[in-house]
Amino acid sequence: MSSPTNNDQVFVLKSVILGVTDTGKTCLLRRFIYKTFGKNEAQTIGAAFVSKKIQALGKNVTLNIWDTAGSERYQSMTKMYYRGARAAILCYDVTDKSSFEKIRYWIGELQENEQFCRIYICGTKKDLIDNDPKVRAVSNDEAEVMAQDLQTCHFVTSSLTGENVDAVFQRIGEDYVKNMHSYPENQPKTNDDGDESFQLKPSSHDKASSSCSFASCFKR
Ligand SMILES: Nc1nc2c(ncn2[C@@H]2O[C@H](COP(=O)(O)OP(=O)(O)OP(=O)(O)O)[C@@H](O)[C@H]2O)c(=O)[nH]1
Ligand SMILES: [Mg+2]
Repeated sequence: MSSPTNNDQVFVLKSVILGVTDTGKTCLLRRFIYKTFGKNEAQTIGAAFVSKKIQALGKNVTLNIWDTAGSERYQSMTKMYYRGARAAILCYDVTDKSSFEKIRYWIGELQENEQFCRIYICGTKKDLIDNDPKVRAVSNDEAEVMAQDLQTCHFVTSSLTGENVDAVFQRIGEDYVKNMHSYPENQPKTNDDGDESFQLKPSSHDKASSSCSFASCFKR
């Protein structure tokens, strides 16, 4: 997934975005990558792939992101997109309670199958509740409780305004860089003599405290 040999290394990070149809997954990615909003975004069929390079903690990170289709009919295919992922953004629509209930399903799937996949919870369409608080269907508290249970982060975003969108992806990149030594693909390789072909050194950022540290993520 990445070749950590020197400071110019590029981390290539597989990520996936999951959630029921219409939660705004494609719009979130469109905002992040193209800085535009898709008012009439077409339903995703199967999955779509996007990629973006970011800087995280002074490192180059390429986020390869699978945008999955939320429609039930594609659910059986979704496993192939989250397989091997190091980050999963679980989206729910802040105005739709059932979309929030559904993310429990994805949490179960990921916990069962993807030991190294860090989960991020993302409430979408923040602009709708900013305009009219009465349309909120998921309280911030219940989403925070879920995030705390998972020892992970909860974001509330608007792809319409762009609020908090970059923060989600920045956090994913930073968590990966901070914890690079935790991933199997970054473990020192050994040659036939058993010598290490390179030695990873923890970055100075490893000491930084975080409310959703990667180590705790593995405790799930
Ligand atoms: N107001 C508002 N509408 C949004 C936002 N994000 C998405 N939408 C709208 O929600 C609808 C669905 O957005 P998509 O991004 O296509 O949803 P999706 O989760 O990719 O849906 P599938 O591809 O079917 O899984 C579209 O009409 C968007 O315009 C947002 O932040 N604010
Ligand atoms: Mg879509």
